[in-house]
Amino acid sequence: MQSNEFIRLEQRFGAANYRPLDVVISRARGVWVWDVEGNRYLDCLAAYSAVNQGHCHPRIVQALHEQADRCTLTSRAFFNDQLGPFYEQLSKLLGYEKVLPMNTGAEAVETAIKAARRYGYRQLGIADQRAEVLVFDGNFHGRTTTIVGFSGEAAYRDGFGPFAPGFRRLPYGDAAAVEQAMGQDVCAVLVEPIQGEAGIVVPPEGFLRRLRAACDRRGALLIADEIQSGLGRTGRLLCCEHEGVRPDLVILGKALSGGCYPVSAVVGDDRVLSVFEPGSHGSTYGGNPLGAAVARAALHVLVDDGLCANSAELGAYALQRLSRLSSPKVAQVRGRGLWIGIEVNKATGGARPFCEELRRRGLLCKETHDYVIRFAPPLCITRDELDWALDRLEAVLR
Ligand code: IF1
Repeated sequence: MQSNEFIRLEQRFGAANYRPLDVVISRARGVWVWDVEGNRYLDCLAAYSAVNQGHCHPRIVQALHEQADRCTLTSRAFFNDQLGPFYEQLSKLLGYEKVLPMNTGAEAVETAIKAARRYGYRQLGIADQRAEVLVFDGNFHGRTTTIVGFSGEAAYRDGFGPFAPGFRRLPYGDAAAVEQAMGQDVCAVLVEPIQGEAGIVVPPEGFLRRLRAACDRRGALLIADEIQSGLGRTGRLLCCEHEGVRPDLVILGKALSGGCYPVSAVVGDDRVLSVFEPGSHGSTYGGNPLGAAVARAALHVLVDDGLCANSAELGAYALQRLSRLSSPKVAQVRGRGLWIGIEVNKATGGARPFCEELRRRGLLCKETHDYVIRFAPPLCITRDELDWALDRLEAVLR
């Protein structure tokens, strides 16, 4: 079958909850993907930062194959021989005492919200049913009804109510607003250290430090959603490290399993995660041995392949080159590490046509919120591959 036949199949039998670019990928390796006709593209989306390690990394695929032949799912009614080693590896890598494994990012966000509320009632003395979580305009934390309930995006929430109470949305980057809102019912602040879907929005320097201080004064939890910003994407293991901030809970997903199997996790110290006693939370697949084996390999690759340093070095180079673009089409270039948002001027008609022209030139980028081109290749990209991509980006944006 040809690409157009695969597209027609998806359109005929699939719900229309996405509007993909017209490319049908059949093979992927490293930063490259190939369509059904054999055309090669450099993937500058990296599955929204789920394949930081590169597509089909041999070491991760090997772990998947080997574990799949041994044992895939035991349920948490029993122990398994992959979960403990995964816990230890992740706990020591991030410097936290405990890990709670889930599958999707949204599930891990929900888990963190449950932990924060219980912590609020049991440790902060918040009156029952009164716990409040502070969130931010432009947030994206997943697609469950609880999460979209505190989104500001009509497209994400229209028609999905009624929504859960207990969330208050504030301007992103406005630490003073948080300091003022930090009342007796606030149990936590949930923040993306850099906002992804909003268009790679970098907050003012010191924003995270002021959130940390405001939470400390109240005893509330600082929860960092590092599902997209974490695991090397911004040039550090966690984006919060750029400000020297240690969140109380870190939410991970996507690259935690290198694009080979859904694995997410909430990482924190015992004083917080001990709110969960046996039977109080869980998931059929959460902590399964196949996912744990894949995540162990994905974390080894992240460290052994030096992906954080590569992201920092080549990201700085890419940001510098793109920032030198003095084109009337470009409104702003922003980002950190290999996570760059190119905001195009309103007069250009939007980012989508640029993404379609880039696809024709062999580059796969995805627009977000109409005017931002996301540039986020796998962190294993080489300097030559990056130059190949930047040449094409500059040609289209000039
Ligand atoms: C889609 C973008 C959207 C996330 C952060 C939690 C989650 C995500 C910071 C939930 C997921 C994905 C979801 C996917 C497209 C992509 C995305 F932000 F990356 F660009 F939608 F906004 N926190 N982001 O980025 O994780 O449950 O998906 O595993 O829903 O279209 P998930």
